[in-house]
Amino acid sequence: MSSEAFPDIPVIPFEGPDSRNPLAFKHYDKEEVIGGKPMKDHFRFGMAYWHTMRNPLADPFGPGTSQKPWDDGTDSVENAVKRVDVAFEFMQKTGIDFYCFHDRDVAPEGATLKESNESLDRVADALESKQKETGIKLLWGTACLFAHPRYNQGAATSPYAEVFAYAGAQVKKALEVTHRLGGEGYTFWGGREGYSTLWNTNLKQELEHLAAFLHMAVDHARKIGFTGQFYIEPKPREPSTHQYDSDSAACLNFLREHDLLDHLKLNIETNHATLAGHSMMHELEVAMAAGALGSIDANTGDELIGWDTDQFPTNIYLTTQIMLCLLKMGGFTTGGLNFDAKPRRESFEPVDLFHAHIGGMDAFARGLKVAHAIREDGRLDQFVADRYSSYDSGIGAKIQGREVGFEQLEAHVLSQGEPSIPSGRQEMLENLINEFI
Ligand code: XUL
Ligand code: CO
Repeated sequence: MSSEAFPDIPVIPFEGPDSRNPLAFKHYDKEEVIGGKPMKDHFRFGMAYWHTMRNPLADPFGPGTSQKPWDDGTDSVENAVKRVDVAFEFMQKTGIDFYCFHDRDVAPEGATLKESNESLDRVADALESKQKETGIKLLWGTACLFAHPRYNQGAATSPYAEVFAYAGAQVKKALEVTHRLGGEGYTFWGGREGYSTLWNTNLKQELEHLAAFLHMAVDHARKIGFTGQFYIEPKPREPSTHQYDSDSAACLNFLREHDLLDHLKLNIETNHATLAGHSMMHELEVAMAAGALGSIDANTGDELIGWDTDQFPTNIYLTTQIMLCLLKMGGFTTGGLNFDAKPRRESFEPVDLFHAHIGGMDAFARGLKVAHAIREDGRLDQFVADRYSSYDSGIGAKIQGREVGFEQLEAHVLSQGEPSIPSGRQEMLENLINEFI
């Protein structure tokens, strides 16, 4: 490998569960076939450029600590281009096949849109050639519509039409670059598409503007021949007090109301789910019920801190739940598991980036094995199927088929009397899951 960014770190090998080497996979064996598919195709792991390559690891109380010896600390295009080599060296060494980026993670924002676009094109040249060289692919692209001060009151939901226009121009370019790089998707996450106070906010108008914006994106994709999947990523707050895409249910309602459900799926992030007061499994199930689970931002939060800590997922119970959902869905098509996660501020050395990703990948490998075993065992699925079996015949089948109304239900109850129902058996099922973990 030509780059020198991680000279002491080899391509991470699979050494199996008995290995004590921190720079080895214990469970993630890329080509191992589970349920008819190699592990790598179940996961389609992605590296988040903004965290792994750019996050300085600052927190609200102190500056960044992250050591990035390859980075000269400037906002130059040359530095941005050099970073591309590092990103691909990192992905090759960890065996990550996809990446995701915001326009402003990969290339600097200039004084004008024209300047920004030219920088982005120059970095895209480098990304394109590295993709060709390595076979690594772009899972999705996005535009950063939340960092620049112009977006401090929103982008598509800004009260100022000039800002809406700027955001549209920026997304146009980000979409074109995503298309040029063969991106399999394009994500909208509206960090500032919400409000800080309702006293100054016309909520209805802002929602209509957001819908108009997304329709413009869909139209432009059609125009340039981009056939990748659009995603919207729910998050309830932070930085906004309230974000309009607050959770899966709110996103689905918004998409349906504005005729966008055929064009966007959801990109569900664990830490956003818990910030919304839901479990990740809840958010996934809600999205799946609408046939709209597209992709996953794989991370986890610290429930004691209570903000978006974007930690690497290491909890096997969590990865098992996620993989059970994905197996039930039949796996990803365009989406993947993007590690939207960063090491802690205390973990500032380059090798910590490796430990973090290895840990996440191993946690998902174990989650997959456990989830697959639970499905093969069949008792969980059978329990659920049995629990609803009264809808398979008799009055249940008529309800399911919408063949009866309240009058028939009344007649049924008058003839049958009080129903007798079995236990929900939560504890038994929790024990069953633990048999496999
Ligand atoms: C922020 C977040 C974003 C999106 C992409 O909480 O998750 O990084 O994933 O804009
Ligand atoms: Co995210």
